[in-house]
Amino acid sequence: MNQNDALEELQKQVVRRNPAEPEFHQAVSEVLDSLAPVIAKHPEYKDAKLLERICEPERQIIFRVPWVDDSGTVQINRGFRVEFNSALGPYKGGLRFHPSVNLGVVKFLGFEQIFKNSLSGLPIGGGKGGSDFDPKGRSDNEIMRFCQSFMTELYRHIGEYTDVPAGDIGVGARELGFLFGQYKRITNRYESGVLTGKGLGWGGARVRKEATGYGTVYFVQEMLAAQGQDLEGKEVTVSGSGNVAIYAMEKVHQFGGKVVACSDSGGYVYDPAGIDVDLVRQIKEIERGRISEYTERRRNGSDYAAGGSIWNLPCHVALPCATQNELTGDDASALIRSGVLAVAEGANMPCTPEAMKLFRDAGTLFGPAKAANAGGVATSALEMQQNASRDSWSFEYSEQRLRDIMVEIHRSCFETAEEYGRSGDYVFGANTTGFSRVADAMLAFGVI
Ligand code: NDP
Ligand code: 2IT
Repeated sequence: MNQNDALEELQKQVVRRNPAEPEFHQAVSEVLDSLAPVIAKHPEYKDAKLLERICEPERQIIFRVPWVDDSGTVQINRGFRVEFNSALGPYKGGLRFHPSVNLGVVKFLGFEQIFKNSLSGLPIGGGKGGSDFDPKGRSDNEIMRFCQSFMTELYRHIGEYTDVPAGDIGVGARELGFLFGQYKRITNRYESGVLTGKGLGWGGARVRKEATGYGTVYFVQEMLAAQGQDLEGKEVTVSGSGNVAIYAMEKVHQFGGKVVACSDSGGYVYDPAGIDVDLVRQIKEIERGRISEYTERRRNGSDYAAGGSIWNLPCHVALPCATQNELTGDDASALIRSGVLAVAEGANMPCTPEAMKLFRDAGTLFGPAKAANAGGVATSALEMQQNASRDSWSFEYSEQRLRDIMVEIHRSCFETAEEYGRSGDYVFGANTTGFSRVADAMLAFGVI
């Protein structure tokens, strides 16, 4: 069987063995599509069935999360932790609390995390977890009871050297506080390195909160710089208005770009004068409100559209920072028509395969999630480093480390693409570089 047939057969096998998990199938397909050249160069990967092994999680945990809401009603949610690959270090990846979470979603995220974490160059394996719990409209006490129940099962599976969760959609410093408190209570260990994204007063690292958004924008700067351009004066659209989106917007403005639109799951705001990031932070991060409140409070003639696609607005740079498959083929066509220069994925898998193909065919600079949003997990690894040495670094030093890491990720993706004659193809560069490091470690360990 030739390389391409073998990869196609493996893709079919993944679909057969993991029914009804379309997001997982999509994530696997995107990686396998890149790997024929590297497998051809390294027959030892094929002989060791590395690809087959990498598509099978090392461990998948599914558990009941019972809790009592404020009205005294018992609620049952489902908890997940998929420990996908520990070749390069302890499983590492966030927890997502959102009603759309199911096993397939957690597996797609965990699979992506393997290659992203490898690309970071830091000693972390790949994992992901979460729950179908919907935090929207829940009181702090309800969030606390849910988190305590979730950790009452999760604690036995995690640890500084085993598996280190962090935040993702619906999980930030508040949730991590409740989770860490319960872990500490059950285990009687102040084991700071068991979770990252912690508050600054109890073991958290400076710049972790900003890291994913900042890192995405550093990656964009590197892609533009390779073409002799930069962000100065560019108009930028950012979807979402959560953790990743807010700090991506802040960094775009620091680089002299202008963010003209952002969104949440209800709709988007267009502000031609430039999005007021402090106002977005106040509404979304502090008050946990809706982005629809922005126009009324901004009072400068900005517009709010309920529904519709934010990608119909013209921009030079598009940063999807909300959720998977939020940018479709139609959206990509609209962006290309309006002359978009660069797209970088702050969210995980936000562009559909059709959108990615359109960007590739149009020659749009495209930074895939594994590379472009790796700054968050990389800074989590720096948090683990600080926890292990009981140290705490300054903002400036931490940001410099993040920047260096993003520059290096860009360089390795860019150079790998060049080496294989795929100049400018960051998707190929990211998948191939991320995969090779994991594959070499797995080879060294034998068949396990
Ligand atoms: P947050 O919960 O802070 O924010 C999520 C944002 O996306 C909100 O504006 C939310 O709107 C919007 N959103 C969520 N789901 C949907 C949906 N189904 N349709 C439309 N909008 C939606 O999450 P993060 O900012 O942390 O995460 C955003 C993305 O970035 C995710 O893909 C995540 O996996 C990825 N990521 C996060 C990292 C991190 O460090 N946090 C690291 C790397 C990637 P609303 O408020 O209406 O729900
Ligand atoms: O998708 C991601 O990389 C994250 N949600 C961050 C994971 C982490 O462990 O910091």
